[in-house]
Amino acid sequence: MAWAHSARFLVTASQLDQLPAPGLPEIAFVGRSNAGKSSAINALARHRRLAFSSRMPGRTQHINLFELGPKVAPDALFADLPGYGYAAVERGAKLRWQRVMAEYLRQRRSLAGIVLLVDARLGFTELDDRLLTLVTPRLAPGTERVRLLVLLTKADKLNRRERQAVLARCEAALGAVAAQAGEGCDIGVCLFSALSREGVVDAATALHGWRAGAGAEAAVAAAEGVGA
Ligand SMILES: Nc1nc2c(ncn2[C@@H]2O[C@H](COP(=O)(O)OP(=O)(O)O)[C@@H](O)[C@H]2O)c(=O)[nH]1
Ligand SMILES: [Mg+2]
Repeated sequence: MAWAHSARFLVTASQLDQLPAPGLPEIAFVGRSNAGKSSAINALARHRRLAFSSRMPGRTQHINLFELGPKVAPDALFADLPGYGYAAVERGAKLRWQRVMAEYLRQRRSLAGIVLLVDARLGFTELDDRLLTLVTPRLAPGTERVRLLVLLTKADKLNRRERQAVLARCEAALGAVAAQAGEGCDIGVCLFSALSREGVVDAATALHGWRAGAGAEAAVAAAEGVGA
């Protein structure tokens, strides 16, 4: 997916007022630390170390922004948010980060979509449930609607039965989220592996549809009968 491959580092922020003024649609990557977030971003962007895949989870206490699209006319940003739930992070720092992240997810005006990374062997944990509760109001249909894509990571480690089971459980949980958010919300889930690259093209295609101008393009294509 050439579009995702265009990702390049833009800026890093340790607090919200260091972020650029809201403009381009932002796609936030969130998840428990060690869920495979950095690996997923690197797989999507086809960079080996675009998002530093750390052996010391929880170390990245920053929001890292990456720019996508043509250099002269970028059309989206990836926002790599710090992973949550890493036990060894000092409590004060953890609480500060929870607040920064919650504020970002609740209020960032340019937030267009959220990619939630969940280890397929664990499914949604309590912290993921809390995150879903936090963002559900923003998933409500309307002009400011935020999309949600859940990637069940490390799918290469699951057998067929386990794959079906985790998918079914997550679909049921997301069904409840969708019922809360309201009809017309855009919530998806798929199995994903940075290792086997399963789901990489599907995920990149979904995110491509979230960038600036994607809606207008789809409308033109539909009007021309090129397919919806
Ligand atoms: N088998 C397998 N391991 C993965 C995959 N993605 C990540 N990992 C491993 O899971 C650990 C955490 O990955 P990382 O991307 O750093 O997670 P993050 O903390 O969420 O950014 C690392 O040891 C990765 O090598 C995957 O798709 N398959
Ligand atoms: Mg990471």
